[in-house]
Amino acid sequence: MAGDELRATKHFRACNLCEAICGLAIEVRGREILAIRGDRDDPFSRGHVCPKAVALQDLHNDPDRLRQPLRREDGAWRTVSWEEALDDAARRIRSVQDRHGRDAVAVYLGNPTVHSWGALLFAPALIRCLQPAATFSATSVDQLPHHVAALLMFGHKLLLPVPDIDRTRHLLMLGANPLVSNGSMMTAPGVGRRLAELRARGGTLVVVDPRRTETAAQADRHHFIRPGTDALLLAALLRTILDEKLARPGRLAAWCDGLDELPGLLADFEPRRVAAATGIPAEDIVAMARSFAAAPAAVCYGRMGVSTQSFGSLCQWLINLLNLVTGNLDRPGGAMFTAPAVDLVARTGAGRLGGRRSRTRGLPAFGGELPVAALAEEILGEGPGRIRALITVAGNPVLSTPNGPALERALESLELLVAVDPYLNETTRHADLVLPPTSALERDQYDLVFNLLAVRNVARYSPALFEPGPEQRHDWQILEGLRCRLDRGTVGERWRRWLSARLGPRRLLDLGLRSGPYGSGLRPFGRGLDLAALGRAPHGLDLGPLEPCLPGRLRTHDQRIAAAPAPLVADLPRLERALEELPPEGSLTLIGRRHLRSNNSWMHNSARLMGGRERCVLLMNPTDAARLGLAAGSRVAVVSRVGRIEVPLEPSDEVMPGVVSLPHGWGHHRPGTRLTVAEAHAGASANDLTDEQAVDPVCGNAVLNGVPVRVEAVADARAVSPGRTSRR
Ligand SMILES: Nc1nc2c(c(=O)[nH]1)N[C@H]1C(S)=C(S)[C@@H](COP(=O)(O)OP(=O)(O)OC[C@H]3O[C@@H](n4cnc5c(=O)[nH]c(N)nc54)[C@H](O)[C@@H]3O)O[C@H]1N2
Ligand SMILES: Nc1nc2c(c(=O)[nH]1)N[C@H]1C(S)=C(S)[C@@H](COP(=O)(O)OP(=O)(O)OC[C@H]3O[C@@H](n4cnc5c(=O)[nH]c(N)nc54)[C@H](O)[C@@H]3O)O[C@H]1N2
Ligand code: SF4
Ligand SMILES: [Mo]
Repeated sequence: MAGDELRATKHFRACNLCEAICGLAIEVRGREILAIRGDRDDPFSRGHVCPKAVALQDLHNDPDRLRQPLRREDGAWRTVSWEEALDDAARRIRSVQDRHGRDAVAVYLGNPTVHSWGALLFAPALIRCLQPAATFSATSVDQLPHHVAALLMFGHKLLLPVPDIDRTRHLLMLGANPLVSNGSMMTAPGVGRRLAELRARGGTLVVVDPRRTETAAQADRHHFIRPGTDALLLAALLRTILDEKLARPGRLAAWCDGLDELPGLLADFEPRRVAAATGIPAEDIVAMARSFAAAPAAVCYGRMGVSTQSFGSLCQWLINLLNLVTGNLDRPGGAMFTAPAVDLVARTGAGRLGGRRSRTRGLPAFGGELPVAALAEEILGEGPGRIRALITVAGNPVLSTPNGPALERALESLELLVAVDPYLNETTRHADLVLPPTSALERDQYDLVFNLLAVRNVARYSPALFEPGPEQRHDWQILEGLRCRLDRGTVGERWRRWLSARLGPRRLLDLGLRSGPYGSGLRPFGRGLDLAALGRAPHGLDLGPLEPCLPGRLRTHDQRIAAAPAPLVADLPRLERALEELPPEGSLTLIGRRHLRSNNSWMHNSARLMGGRERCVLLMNPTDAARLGLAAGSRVAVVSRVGRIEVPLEPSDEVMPGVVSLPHGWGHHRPGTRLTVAEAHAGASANDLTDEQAVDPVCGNAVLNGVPVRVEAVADARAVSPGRTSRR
């Protein structure tokens, strides 16, 4: 044993930190991590990693990471056993339900849920058994418009077209910065290399972004665009293509309804009219449309910048249309659908827009989930259906959702907050019970979602690197621990949920693989993919390039593509009005920014990642800084309708005039957190400024980009401690 302990071994697994799912080769001796590198033998990521991968060990070893449940007792935290914590959480949840009704308990699922397959598999059962009025998730501060467009056009929220980046000849990218984010709604590890390959094969990259991003700097063309006006640009591109008879929908035309309505619907959006609002000259728009249509294979792709804005749903619809009318949907080099080994399209509900609405503002639900922009008011608003207890799973909505300070006040007013989370952070500091899961290295992983979004069909199963201690629980065990204590379903329902818990994630995965498109079926020794076969491929399996699959894969009731879905068409008059709404002279608009060594709000506790220059700084065009008399490095106040923060100013011609850029996920100065490193790099939260009232009315997705702000000098800089939110 002792000899084994001392021998260094190599462990292969997929990184769970972002959507790129890079293969890692981790060298370990006993419980000590010696090195984390890219796995060169991973056929998909080919050795690519980013600096965050190395920080996996910091997360694992972090003394601030919670290993056992905490309960708040008389204002102080006490460590309690799992039995006690789960019993107590369940008892108090039941008590709220008994006194106020079932709909007094809500659930919020944060982003890492999607990166923890146990949580992803077992959260739905907990939610079903609670029958809460409302569930919320990070989806509505993120990719909700993609799901809306997918549902309305293709019939399933997960029929998400992925840019075939490896075969395209022309990539038109709006509001995405994959060189930093490593790709989103497009799992493509090593995007930098893939973009270099695109250009090496004679292809073109065009980036549309109010900031000349790291990705824009690699592009053939970069266009600044006034935040929030992309739908106008996209409509003008489509109109130009239709006017100039460049539309070639090809074989899919026979499967589409509504294509002939498009010229009428888009009549108002001539490039000449759109130019003023977008800030892009008409001749550039026309040229953009022509080169897109002329490319042998082209794809338009838009992400956070065009999703989390007022016209997010229109943007994602118009992007799909641009690909469709130019014949680039469902063809190599265009926007394609995956055939993942576990097919979530076959195994999950299609989704539904509307049905239920939020009780205060009447925002629509999507798939039973309400927009998180409404969470605070659903807690604070008096009346039936008021939320009195909240369970958060892998979420930090105080820093990640609009108007964080209002949400903090709401969380304080709850009768009960239970947080399934490894940290005492800005959200969980308000909890009554914190239930911390194992670290990523202590559990196995299969990427149910990111294989669905990958630019090749791939599959990889990662076993746990370390055995968790007896006092630790996986996310799924915590969720199941709550579920079995709370389930009041019928005998049949409870039996089904009990059975899936007995099977556990691994056997559920095996069943999913067997019944998937590459599966061995249910015969024990059938040929084809099952968990055992996947286990024999420690570097992951490449299942081939994406293949055309329409109309077969459509899930619309008539198996046709809806090119002009009514809920989206109904939003066009609002877009027309935006043609006339030019911003007042001298006004400023706030947009977001990501950093390679950061991951939303929760990786700022790794000292390794926190080195270098201060990141939570406001970028402003030098002409605006000069006009406002603001000096480089000075502290400025950024003020919006809902709040005010103070941050250092960095004049930069990276951002266009009239635009300021600030990263989100900062603001670690709040008392009562246990984040030693992050507190020393507190910064201020962009979501103290974002406005919970500003949403895309089609689906309630939050407007995080394009927030009207004012920027002022801070009168007495000495009175301000770094990153402090002065309104608290
Ligand atoms: N202004 C602005 N706001 C934004 C964005 C923006 O661009 N601008 N981006 C938005 C986007 S895209 C997203 S996805 C959201 C994210 O919103 P959230 O998901 O609410 O927030 P995160 O910062 O990702 O916080 C993740 C939480 O999960 C915990 N955690 C990490 N790993 C695990 C795990 O394995 N299990 C469990 N149980 N917990 C874990 C962390 O400790 C942390 O508390 O933020 C959104 N907010
Ligand atoms: N290093 C790192 N990687 C990450 C994350 C992280 O926090 N750090 N977060 C992960 C998550 S949860 C997600 S969802 C993805 C997001 O992945 P991306 O969407 O690729 O990342 P962002 O940096 O949010 O890119 C949004 C871009 O939109 C631009 N923008 C803002 N407003 C507008 C507008 O109105 N129009 C246009 N055209 N552009 C606009 C911004 O300047 C920015 O460059 O990244 C993931 N990967
Ligand atoms: S790019 Fe994403 S998946 Fe790859 S190593 Fe970095 S954080 Fe992990
Ligand atoms: Mo996200």
